[in-house]
Amino acid sequence: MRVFTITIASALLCAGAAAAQSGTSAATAASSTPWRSIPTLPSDIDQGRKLLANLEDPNAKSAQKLCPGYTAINLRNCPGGLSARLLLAGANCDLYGTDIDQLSLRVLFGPKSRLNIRILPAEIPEGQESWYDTKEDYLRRTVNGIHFNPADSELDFQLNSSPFEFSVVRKSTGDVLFSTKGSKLVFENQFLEFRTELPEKYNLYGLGEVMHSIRLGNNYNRTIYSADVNDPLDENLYGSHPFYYEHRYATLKDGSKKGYAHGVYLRNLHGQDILLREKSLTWRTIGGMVDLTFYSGPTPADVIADYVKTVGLPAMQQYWTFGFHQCRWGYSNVSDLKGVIETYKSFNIPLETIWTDIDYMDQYRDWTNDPVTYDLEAFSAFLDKLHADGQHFVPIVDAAIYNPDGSLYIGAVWPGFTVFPDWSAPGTQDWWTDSFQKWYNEVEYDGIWLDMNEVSSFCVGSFTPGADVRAVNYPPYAIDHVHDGHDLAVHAVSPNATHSDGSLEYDMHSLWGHLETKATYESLLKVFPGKRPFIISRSSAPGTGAWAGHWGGDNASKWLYMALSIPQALSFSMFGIPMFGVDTCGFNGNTSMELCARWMQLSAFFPFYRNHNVLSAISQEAYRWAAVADASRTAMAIRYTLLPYMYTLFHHAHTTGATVMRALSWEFPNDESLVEVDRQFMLGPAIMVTPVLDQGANYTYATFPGGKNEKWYDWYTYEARSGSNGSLANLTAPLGHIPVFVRGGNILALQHPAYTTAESRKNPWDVLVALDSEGDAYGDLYLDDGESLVQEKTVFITLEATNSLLNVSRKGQWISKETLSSVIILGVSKKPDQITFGKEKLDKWNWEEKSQVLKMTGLELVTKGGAWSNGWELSWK
Ligand code: MIG
Repeated sequence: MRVFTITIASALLCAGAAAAQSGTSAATAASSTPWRSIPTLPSDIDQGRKLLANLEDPNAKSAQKLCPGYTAINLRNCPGGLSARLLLAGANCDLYGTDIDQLSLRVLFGPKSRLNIRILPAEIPEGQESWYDTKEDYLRRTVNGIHFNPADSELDFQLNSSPFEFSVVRKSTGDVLFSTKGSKLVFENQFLEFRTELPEKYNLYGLGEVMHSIRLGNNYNRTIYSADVNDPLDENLYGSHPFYYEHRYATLKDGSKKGYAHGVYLRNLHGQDILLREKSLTWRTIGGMVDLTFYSGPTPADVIADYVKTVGLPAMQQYWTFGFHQCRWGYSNVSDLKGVIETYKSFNIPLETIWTDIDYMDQYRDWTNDPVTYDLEAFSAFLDKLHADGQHFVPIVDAAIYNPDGSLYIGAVWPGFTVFPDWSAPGTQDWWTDSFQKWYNEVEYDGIWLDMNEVSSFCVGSFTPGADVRAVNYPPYAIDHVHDGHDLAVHAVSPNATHSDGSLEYDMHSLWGHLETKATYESLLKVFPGKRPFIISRSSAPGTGAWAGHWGGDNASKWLYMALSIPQALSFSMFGIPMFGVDTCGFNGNTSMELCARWMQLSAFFPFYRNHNVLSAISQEAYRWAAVADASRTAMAIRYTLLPYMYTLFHHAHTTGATVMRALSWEFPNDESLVEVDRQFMLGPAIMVTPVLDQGANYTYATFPGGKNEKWYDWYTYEARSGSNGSLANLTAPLGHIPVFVRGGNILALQHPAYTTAESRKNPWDVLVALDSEGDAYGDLYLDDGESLVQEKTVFITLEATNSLLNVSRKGQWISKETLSSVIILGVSKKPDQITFGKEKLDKWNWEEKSQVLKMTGLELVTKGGAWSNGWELSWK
């Protein structure tokens, strides 16, 4: 079947690849080395023109100086907001494109936390829709058209007609959140610019994907344009997320601080530069329209949940996906895989899933198996055993599709001549699904790993300009794109490739991986009817989280990259992609025992927990060093104990947009000392992780948010400490130990860990009650069958402790049979006289004065029908 649906304005592309290709397949087939040889393309194939990025050009022309700006006329109130016409306020500057003379402005309010501002050409000539607006199917709109009364909004929109300027104000405080005052709107067919004032020393977060600490600087450039590149610092990477939130702190009358956060989302995925300056932010894109949504918060958690709701709530994951995953580039045959699985088992290190990289493919072609090394019969037998043991398998799928005759050839990736599916073409989805279905008949995979979908191509296409009047391969404004010479065509499909709906790659580039993920989600729904698809994608865009998770791409086996994995994960929490993890122990370069031991422990607290590395590096499975094996077992035991908690956090993420991994400043939004903290994090509301991130260190410094009334309990010893009021505490943490704390006020339903998640789910429960200084605590637990997209029965359990009484209540029909083993209550200051479970008096308990820990055991006897089959009460008075 022919599916090569991207057509191209020119016939000749990547001429140099042909020579490379002919050598490639021969080298592959003849390979007898333990590692499969990789096709190498001539090094000059991926070189484009050397352009000077506008940001690095001292003589670059300033749109603010040269362009006329706009004047607003015909200002009207209309249902849910207002509208106006904007007229170019002087002679065209045509600086980085052609000025649009007349624009239409539409402001829409609703719900009360949101405000949407859209500015687009008053008239869009036919065929140019995709230049300006992104289809709703591709990127959701943030306003639903339900007419809302602007008077009820928490936000106010203010407009100055001449010159046209606008501001967004928080009504309750009068705080100006966004204001273009003193700057001009520039709207050209290949260039947009607008600027907002910002307060001094603003705290701004987001604008990914980027390798950077959590708080972006006040003199910093961010470029957004999806790119296949190995995690360089401060550059554009795989995904595009033009969303930020800003966190301000007001001083109240009593001298205390109150935090206010608001969010800003630009629904425009054209290549863009964002200039963060001392007191302003300038947004520049090379196309599209202004489609800005403001979120009033007022806490970061509110902002993020609101944003995530508008782009798409994260997919609920299957229970098993939270187990530990092992991968590497270079598992060269089925016996390699068997060996890894057996060795994990013999070291008693839990292994849930084995992954295969491109090694399994026949000449690097999707949906094929190498006939020798991954022979289908042997592989099927292998998968049968794996599944019988309760384990799983996830293979890689590349974006580029091998094109045997080369006639539609527009790029080169691993298989040589390749084409790229066009998600706008009518037949693409069916062909994609069909390919996955057919392949599943041979290879029973459990999830899919999507790579190279930025979309990457190992060559620069030559081109002849098509009908489009725009200069799309070399737009007049050169963004500070990471690739060589800032050429948009380097290592990617050429911007002038035409899609079947007439749109150009130029306008769609950063959506490719997002749409591939969506298509794959649809396909997996057919392959596994009724089950939640499990997909990990490298490229992402706003809303990708509704279908998939993401891994941090090609990091390096360096301490810095381990530390940066925390802000990386936190930014994907912001972007609504909570199923996030990085290549644990590092991808590029050789890891070390110490780094790998620390990293295996750190990643154990990330939602997606996978060890993976590059072909050329040493093996780094958790059993390769005794200390790494020990560290992994320790951390995995905690992770598996917490699986029901992780799963419940995902349920909340999926239903409300709440985050899973959290920055401390999200949980303590009034504490200004936390604005930069990203070497510690929280998992949900209850768990704080304070890892060692430095080589050779056997201690770490940690802040304990909250004042003296806050309580933090050591996970291992139950020892309590109070908040440190911004000062750092020194924690001893020799290799093999990762400090973890439970925040007072939380209740955790814990399950005894086992080798696989399926076995863990059959184990008895413990309840850990961490009382706050008032003696109160709260927790919840969500359970279901762990895999169905639509559940027939679920249960939601609420655990509340107050006045020495723990009350457990349930809602829903799902029954789990496992019994309760123990209840441990932290922060019990005096010895109880009597303990009762319902009406029964308990005698198996112990209270320790020094630690203030009360522990009750033997609860199996009173929970024979299952820990959560009925509500219950436990009192210690
Ligand atoms: O050009 O499939 O990020 O995880 O091991 C490299 C081989 C292609 C990039 C992925 C990496 C994967 C590798 N891939």
